[in-house]
Amino acid sequence: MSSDIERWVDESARVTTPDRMYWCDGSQREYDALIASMLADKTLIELNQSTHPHCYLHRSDPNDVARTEQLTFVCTQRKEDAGPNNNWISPAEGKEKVRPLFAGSMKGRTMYVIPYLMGPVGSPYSKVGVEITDSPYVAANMHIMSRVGTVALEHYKASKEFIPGLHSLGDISPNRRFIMHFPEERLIWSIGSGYGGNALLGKKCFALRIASFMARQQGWMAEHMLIIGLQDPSGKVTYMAAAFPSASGKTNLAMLVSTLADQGYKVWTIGDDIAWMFIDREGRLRAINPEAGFFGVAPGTGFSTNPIAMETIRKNTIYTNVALTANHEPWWEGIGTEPGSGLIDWQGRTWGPGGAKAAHPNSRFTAPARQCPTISPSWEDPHGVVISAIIFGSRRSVTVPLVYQAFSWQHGVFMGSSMGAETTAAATGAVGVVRRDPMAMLPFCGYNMADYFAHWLEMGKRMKDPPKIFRVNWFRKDASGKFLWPGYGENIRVLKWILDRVEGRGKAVETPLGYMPTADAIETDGLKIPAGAMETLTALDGHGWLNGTVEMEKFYRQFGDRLPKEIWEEHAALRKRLVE
Ligand code: OXD
Ligand code: MN
Repeated sequence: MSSDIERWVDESARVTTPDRMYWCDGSQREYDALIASMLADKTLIELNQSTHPHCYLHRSDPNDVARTEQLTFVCTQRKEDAGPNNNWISPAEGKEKVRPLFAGSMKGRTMYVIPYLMGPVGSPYSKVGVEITDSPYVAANMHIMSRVGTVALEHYKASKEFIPGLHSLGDISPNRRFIMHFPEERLIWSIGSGYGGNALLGKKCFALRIASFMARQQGWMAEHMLIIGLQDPSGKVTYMAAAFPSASGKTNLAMLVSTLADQGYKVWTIGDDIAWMFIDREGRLRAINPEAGFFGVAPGTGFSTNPIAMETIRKNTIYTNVALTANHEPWWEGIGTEPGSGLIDWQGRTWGPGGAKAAHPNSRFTAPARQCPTISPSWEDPHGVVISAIIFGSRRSVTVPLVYQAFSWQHGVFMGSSMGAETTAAATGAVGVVRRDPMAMLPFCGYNMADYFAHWLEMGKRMKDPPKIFRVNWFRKDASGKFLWPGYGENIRVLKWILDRVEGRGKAVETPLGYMPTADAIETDGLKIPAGAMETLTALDGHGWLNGTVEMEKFYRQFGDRLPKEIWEEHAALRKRLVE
């Protein structure tokens, strides 16, 4: 055992004063014991073991159901380095503020020490974290979401580097909740929340906020992206990474069931939330999924919308804040079955039709990735997969067309940087409000986003043949508020056009926004959409876009002189193309 890890663990124990300390080895026996202890103290409920073997339900505190962006801080020495996109406080002040909350916070509890590996075993791209937590729920979830125990310590022996993350439930009060990042010393402190994005420190805190900071220093990328392989009729697989804001269908896209399967198009899953991407010796961009599981949004996941996810989460899954049927099965809005009588809502109350939602809108499942029927044979390839296309998407009811392609890497970076998105239930706050969410990284970029855009531009220059960049929008609505595009499995039609473009054969027209598919370029045979929908989906709303550029300008101005001039150049060029 490393003295560095031990020293930090001892120091943390001196502050938090747990009754017991337990080092996780990652074994099945350990996982089973964690589950047994939570069943015993009733923080887990056993689900129907004949229909859902080894599946359990956890109900969180109703005040602790989503990420709390207002309580999340990036503590750099200089405020400008955290940027206007982060809440900032100096490292010294941050520690002074939060240290007293950790004092004695684990009294009466067990401290779990969780060494974990982010990324495939044996990969030069994988990294080690150690999370200390007093939550057995967090420890069990970490077992699913990362590679815990001996594998991590083995990797550490070679890399000599680990990211420490101290987590305590504290008193679960939002008044004493802080998610603190110290990227310059690569340290995470989180207190007052047991919610996944705040408490499973390998995920958003390490794999995105701290990793994005490291990635800029070291010349790689840590992105809020799913990774898929698109197989064509010849059997060739082309890999794509796609950024969407939280709760906007990333898991569905990652597990897409192709409606063009009879033509030979199929999607393989590599990851559904995070991509770490590196330039290889040949100048290509390679991606790994640092995670080992899916922490997906349950509502809207159903037998017709995502049968692959439904199969993935049938066993060995921890459900959080879903409803419970009389038959002890998990249930949520959009699952595609009737709840039957005797449904219990996410807070443990009897539910009646017409009442509030039975499952919390941000209720979740945590399931091992290896159980996914479409998991790619390459998902644990230590070398990662070569990325040929990068896709940016978000919820936009109006203005943004179904798909278009950037003219160049620089234009694509501008496209990603200016992306507007309607907010969702994955974070506390108003839902459905449009905000700028560059590359879907606004809540996750661990440094000044102006520097992040510069880093993207720089990465493009270092690649021999950078991936082609695309923008998609599955969420366009008609005047009556109905979605125009069927989405889900039909999104394969858009992916096929993207693949055609990557291979230099897809038909496109040049528009002020970028290359758009010609009227016949997206296959519509067998597609059930209202008359005129395709025209609206591919139309250019010049007026809406010009207004959009005003919003973009307001967003960019916050970054002052730090914003790369290339972004302003692209912004001006877009305005010019729109008014010409
Ligand atoms: C997530 C999120 O949980 O983005 O993946 O909130
Ligand atoms: Mn996410």
